[in-house]
Amino acid sequence: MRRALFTLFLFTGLAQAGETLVIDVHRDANCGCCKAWISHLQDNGFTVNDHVEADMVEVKQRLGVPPRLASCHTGVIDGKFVEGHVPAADILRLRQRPDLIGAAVPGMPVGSPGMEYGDRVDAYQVIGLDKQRQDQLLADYPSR
Ligand SMILES: [Cu+2]
Repeated sequence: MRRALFTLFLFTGLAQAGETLVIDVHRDANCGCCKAWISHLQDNGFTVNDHVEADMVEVKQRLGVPPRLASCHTGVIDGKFVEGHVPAADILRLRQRPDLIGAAVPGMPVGSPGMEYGDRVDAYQVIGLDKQRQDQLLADYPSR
C-alpha cells in the first residue's frame, strides 16, 4: 500500500516525497538551452550533476542514444539516458518503465522545457526507446 501510494505520487509529479532524484547531465560548454533545461529539472526537485563535455557525439554514442533521437544535452538517471528537452514529469514516467532504456525529445522543439520562446509552443513527442531499440511513444504535447 505504501509503495502504491508512492508510485501514485511519482505519477502526479510530486517527486518531493522523500526520495532524492539525481541526474547526470552531459552538455557542451556554451549551450544556453541545456542550462535552461537543467534549471527546469532543479525547479522540479532534481539534483543535477553538470558535466561539460568536449565531444557530445562521442558521449551520445557511449550512452546508446540513436542518432535519430539526438538533441543537445544527454542526461543519465538510473542507467537510462534522457536525451534533449524532456519534461521532468516524463523523466519520472521513464523511471516507472523497466521496459525502456531511455527517452528523448529529438531536435530542439520550441516550447519544450528550456526552449521557451515567447508564447510559441510547437507540437512535440517524448519517445521512449525499448530494449529491442524500438521507439515507444511516452508523451505527446500539442502545439499551442
Ligand atoms: Cu537544447
